Amino acid sequence: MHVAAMKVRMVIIGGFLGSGKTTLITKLAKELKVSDVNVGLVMNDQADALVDTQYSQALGLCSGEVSGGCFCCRFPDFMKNTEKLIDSSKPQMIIAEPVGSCTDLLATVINPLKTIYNEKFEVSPLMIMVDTARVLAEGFDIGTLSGYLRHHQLDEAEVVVLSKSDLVTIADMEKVRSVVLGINPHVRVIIYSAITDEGFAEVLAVIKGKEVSSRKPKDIDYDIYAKAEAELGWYNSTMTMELPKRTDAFDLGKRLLEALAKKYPVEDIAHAKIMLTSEKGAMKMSCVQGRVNMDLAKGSRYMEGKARLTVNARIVSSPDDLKENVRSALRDVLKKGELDFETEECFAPSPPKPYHRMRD
Ligand SMILES: Nc1nc2c(ncn2[C@@H]2O[C@H](COP(=O)(O)OP(=O)(O)OP(=O)(O)O)[C@@H](O)[C@H]2O)c(=O)[nH]1
Ligand SMILES: [Mg+2]
Repeated sequence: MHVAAMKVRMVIIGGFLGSGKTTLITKLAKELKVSDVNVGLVMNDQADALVDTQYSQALGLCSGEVSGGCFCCRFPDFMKNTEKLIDSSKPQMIIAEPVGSCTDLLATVINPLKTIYNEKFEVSPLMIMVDTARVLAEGFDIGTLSGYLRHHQLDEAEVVVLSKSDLVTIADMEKVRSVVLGINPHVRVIIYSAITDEGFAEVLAVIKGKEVSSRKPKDIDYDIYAKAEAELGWYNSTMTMELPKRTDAFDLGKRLLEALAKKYPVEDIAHAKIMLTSEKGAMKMSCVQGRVNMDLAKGSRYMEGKARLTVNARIVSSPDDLKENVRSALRDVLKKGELDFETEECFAPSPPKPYHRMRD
């Protein structure tokens, strides 16, 4: 007897750089794994060598990646990756994290999934994360380039997750909630913190529920969108090094990110993150708006011998300055001669050219 294949539930969680997508997605995947839901993850970036993919794999999660461009511009790659995941691990659900500077996802990712791949996928409502602490400081001013991007992301959202509630007061959270509802009056708002777990059950209920994406795309000016993306310098590198005996990896990571952050105004640092691995352990650290966080510490904090470092930085900067500043931060923290670059890329993202764009 032929049994029709079940559709895979496709969950897209977008939102600006550093808003907390990977932290939420990996938490969801761990939780779903415990309740026997088989989940695959797809990470995405404009360049190769992703901290997010290494991080999710270090957590034992099954993940693929689309690199060298966002899901919308690399839609066939996105589909190839999901197919690979489906073949290798038969997930019931795939959670995909688009690039943080990407928007117009309803027209370029969700509508194509709903029309061309309707037999294969059921697409959950578009979930967009908003860093509440950042919005308090920077707002959604469409007169600025990054404000335009964040405003559009919010405008097309079907569910908004106001993240990092642990960093703001209840009164400030309410202020942000009313700004959000002013922009997108019918959106469902979930107040969330990865630290206190506030709102996590609510997010999980949307992900596991039956509700599907049904919103129509919003207008967007691709020229402004392109300029907003191009304002960011995008730096990805991987290097190997020999660490002296008992190197304190936590201290090294913190000093590196702080040395880089020092070179820019806090609002220009969209997200800088590093992953350091050695035989002794693994560590991931992040810096958003100048705030450094330890996100993963496996094994010993003291490392030695051969280690590999991956650096991903997205900062409002010319690519040349960014590259020089990352290198100078590396020189400040690591002794000369220790670095051996395997890959290094630094550029301003080129104008988005979606593979599909379905307005209806
Ligand atoms: N205080 C606090 N920090 C958080 C929360 N969620 C995420 N973070 C931190 O914010 C930083 C960025 O989180 P990520 O999950 O990497 O953000 P992202 O949206 O995936 O970033 P990109 O992939 O660069 O776009 C990390 O250091 C997280 O630990 C939260 O709820 N509260
Ligand atoms: Mg991420």
